[in-house]
Amino acid sequence: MPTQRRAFPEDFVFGAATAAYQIEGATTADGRGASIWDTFVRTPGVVLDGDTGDIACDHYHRYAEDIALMGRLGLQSYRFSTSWARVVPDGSNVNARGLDFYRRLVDELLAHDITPWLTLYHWDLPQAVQDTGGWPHRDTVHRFTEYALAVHDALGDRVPVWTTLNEPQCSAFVGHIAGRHAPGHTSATEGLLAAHHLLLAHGRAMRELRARDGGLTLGITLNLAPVDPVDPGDDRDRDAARRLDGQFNRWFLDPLFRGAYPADILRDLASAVPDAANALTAAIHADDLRTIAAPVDALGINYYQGACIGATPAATPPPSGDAPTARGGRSSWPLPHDLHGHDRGLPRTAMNWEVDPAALTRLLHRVTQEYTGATRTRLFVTENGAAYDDHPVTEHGRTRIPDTARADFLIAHLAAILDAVDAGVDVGGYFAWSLLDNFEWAWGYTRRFGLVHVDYATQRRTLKDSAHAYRDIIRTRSIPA
Ligand code: GBH
Repeated sequence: MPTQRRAFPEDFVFGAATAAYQIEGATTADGRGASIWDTFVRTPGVVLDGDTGDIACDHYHRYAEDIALMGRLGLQSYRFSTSWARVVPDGSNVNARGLDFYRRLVDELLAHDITPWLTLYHWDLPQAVQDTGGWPHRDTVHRFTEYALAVHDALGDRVPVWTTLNEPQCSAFVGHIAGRHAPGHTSATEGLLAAHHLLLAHGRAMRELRARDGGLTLGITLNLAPVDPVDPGDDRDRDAARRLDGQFNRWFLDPLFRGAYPADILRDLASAVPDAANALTAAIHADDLRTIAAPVDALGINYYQGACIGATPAATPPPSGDAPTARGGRSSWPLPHDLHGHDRGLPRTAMNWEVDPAALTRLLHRVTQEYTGATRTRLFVTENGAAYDDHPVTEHGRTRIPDTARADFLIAHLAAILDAVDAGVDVGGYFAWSLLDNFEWAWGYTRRFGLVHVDYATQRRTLKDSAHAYRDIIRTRSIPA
């Protein structure tokens, strides 16, 4: 008897995702300029083992081989990011050779019938733009819009889906408050200004791209997570959950979909960090929030895990998910209050992140109900995946990577998405993070998220068992029930 399977809607898109700095390498090729990540990785102690993205997966030279792998997987769409520092190395002049790489990439994707899904910014600001103030500086908004239009000049006729930013929360808060990402700063003021200018850059670029071509699908990707109080009956735990939800999710969703920053967090900021709050108020110009709230066609959601938060530390604190690098212990949030993670006894990945697919279903419902349901915005899960320690085995002279846990993770999250879809939530697609093992930021090459294994010594690619499982899911457009 055939096993029961659950089918996906006909127009549901299956893809995989990567980001420029994490896979491309070739950081000085064809006139590419330095980005803040090239600078950051050279600061002693910030990346595990002192790893850099100098070579990474050498995708810049191996993109054709990698697209052939995507073809074997049957991917319908490929989400990648363009490197601003390749396109505009000095922050102002366009580098045609940098754009040529993305022309070759997109042509090869189209030749394989794979729809390119382009992200303009996945954290790699040109160092030249950082040197004139970076995201805390308003002029960067203008620079970003010019860069977006330069990429559109080259690829506008062949790329149907454009997202502006990947996870502005990380660029702004992990980069400028926790200091664990580039540029490695630790200032609540800078974090809030960076977040505002990132959102404004999104809104401006959206407006310009929309004016050029009304047929494009435009959007942004946020990292979001349901936040639950450890004891829902405890006022202080509920308040801790409110503060984390407000700084993590609502700080970005509210301006984008309601045209206002969340009032409760603004109030908390004004009393806890008045200087930062005043700097933010001064940075918000009259029309900014209207620009930020321009309607988007696609909201990308990157989902990895939920959060269980208390006002006081757990008796047995859960393992930290932060990289054990020099600045490891600092909070990523503008509000200085303590937030404490609690364990729910769920299984954990090699990042120490909880495996919690049910929270993804709740998240999709909430975003629809509170934000996107009223507009025509479709939701896409633009990243979801897991790091596990892979152990290649040799069988009959061939290498195999038996990563059952990763395949199970994928299927469980696809099932969680189907639960939401069956209940009427409009989810248009799923992008596995990641196509390839790659440079995992502060964790260097010590954490592997790929469907495809990369042997960094030889750059050999091997499909993991999870890649085979995903190929079968795409081919049958269904998962085991
Ligand atoms: C995504 O971020 C990114 O878009 C992607 O590039 C990344 O590879 C993927 O997840 C897997 O991590 O610096 O150790 O203190 C997900 C959200 C937020 C998780 C920042 C890691 C910093 C941890 N990320 N967080 S650390």
